[in-house]
Amino acid sequence: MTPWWKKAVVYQVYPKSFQDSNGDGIGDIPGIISRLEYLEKLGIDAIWLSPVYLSPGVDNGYDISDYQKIDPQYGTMEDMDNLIREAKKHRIRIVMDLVVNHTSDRHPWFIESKKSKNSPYRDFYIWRDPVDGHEPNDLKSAFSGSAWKFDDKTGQYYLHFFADQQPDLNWKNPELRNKIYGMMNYWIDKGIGGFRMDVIELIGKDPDKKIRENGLMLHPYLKEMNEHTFAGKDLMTVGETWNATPKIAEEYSDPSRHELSMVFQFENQSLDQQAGKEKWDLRALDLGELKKVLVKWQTEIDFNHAWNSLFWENHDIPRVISRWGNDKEYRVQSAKMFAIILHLMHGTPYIYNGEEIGMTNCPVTSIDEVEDIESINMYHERLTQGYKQDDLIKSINVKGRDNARRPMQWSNKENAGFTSGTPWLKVNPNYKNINVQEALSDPESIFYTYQKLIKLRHENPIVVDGNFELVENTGDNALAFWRKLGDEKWLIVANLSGKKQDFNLDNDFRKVLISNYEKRDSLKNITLKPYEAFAVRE
Ligand code: TEU
Ligand code: CA
Repeated sequence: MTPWWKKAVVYQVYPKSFQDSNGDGIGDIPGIISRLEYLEKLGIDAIWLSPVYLSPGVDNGYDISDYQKIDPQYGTMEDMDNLIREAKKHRIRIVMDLVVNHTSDRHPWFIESKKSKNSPYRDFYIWRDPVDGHEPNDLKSAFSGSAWKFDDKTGQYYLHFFADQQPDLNWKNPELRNKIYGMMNYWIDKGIGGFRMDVIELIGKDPDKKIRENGLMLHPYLKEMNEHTFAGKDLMTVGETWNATPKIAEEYSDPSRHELSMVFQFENQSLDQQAGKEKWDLRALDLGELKKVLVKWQTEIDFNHAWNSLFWENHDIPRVISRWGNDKEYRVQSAKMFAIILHLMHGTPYIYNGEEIGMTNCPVTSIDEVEDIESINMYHERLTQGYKQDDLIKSINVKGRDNARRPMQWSNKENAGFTSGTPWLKVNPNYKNINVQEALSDPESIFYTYQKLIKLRHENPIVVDGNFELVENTGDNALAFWRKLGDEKWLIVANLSGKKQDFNLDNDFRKVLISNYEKRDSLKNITLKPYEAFAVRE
């Protein structure tokens, strides 16, 4: 039997930016509850909820100080229980973010761990002696600088692959692992739909050997976690795995291995950065390379023994139409094109809040307008290395995480209907034209393309299970592929570019299923319009 999460479309809610209910400028759980009706109308099956646990908020909740409490800025545990219950009424499951590679430095485990070398919690984290008065080695933090932080009290360094305030947990400690499984079961018992697992590929780390991702113990830990928590339950689990190859993705998601349902892979993320450098070192996207990566992840995974996730956006990456489409002349067309190709590929699609109305990046002119720790740390580190301020702001505008974290644009009213107070991060000024209210009132809006794609998936097994077959020789800018199941054949055609594109296929078709321009009646010697995309049934 096909599990529900193969047929599902998941919607990511970034709680801080979704809907404020009490005027403090911060989105919250009651705010999410008030928008369930909207999400049901869109048609999604599950919400991936970014962290709402107790947190000092250094990394917007990805620094957790208590896994079994709700941060007061988001509401109470009662609100959370309500959300799970109310969502169910709208046939929506709640998938929780599981951040167990690290905690906050304010988590009681770390507070205890810091106290002395003999603390019973010492070994919950990773402490090392200095080497020649320096860091144990040159491992780097994802948020700039060393991954090691010296602590005066005991004269040792602790490991943090992210902010100083996010010490890495030591998964080699069985007692720690059991505590995490207990915490997961607490959430499972509340009736959640599953977990999205933050940087899960790091838990097998071996810092002395400078191994971060894909360590030897990664898969054994996941098997153990599975056995102690979600085994035999109807839950979905998706791992965040920046360094997965198709083969590694199969290791995570082959049902016979009892690890995860699927993983997020990020291979396309490095296509617009200079080889061997960081995401800030910009390079133009080559559409041929994007196409290659898309096809690779459709064809190099054996879907009989593995599963795949599909997404363009999340809270860490820029808005896709601003990045690879055209958020000005072709905002609507390019947004629909990205939606059509993604949602008709093989795998489980994810929508990031605001993507369904074509929200765009939001440029800043100064570092004072930036909230994200990753961008801020990078900016200061690179300034000392001699980079020019303007270039750094440019990189932040293209790749910075705040782009996708702007408040959700609900209406053309003040602050886009997100808050009656002052939003924690300014609303993108384009909310006057780009907002949910506007989208709902326009039958041609991006919203309805998403709605229709979700419906197509729910009503047609071919979207879930059909084989993917690339149509060869269409050039770099055009992507065309078949989905085939039994006697049924669908063809999806897209112009990935803003330039006209010649296309020719000698196939008849019976029905246009979806398209972002006027319906075509032939595929012979046609010229695709900018970002044109459609699907037909043969
Ligand atoms: O992201 C993991 C991660 O590797 C990111 O830091 C990524 O490299 C960067 O955002 C790309 O710009 C996860 C969460 O999704 C992110 O929000 C957290 O900050 C991070 O883990 C630490 O928990
Ligand atoms: Ca609030």
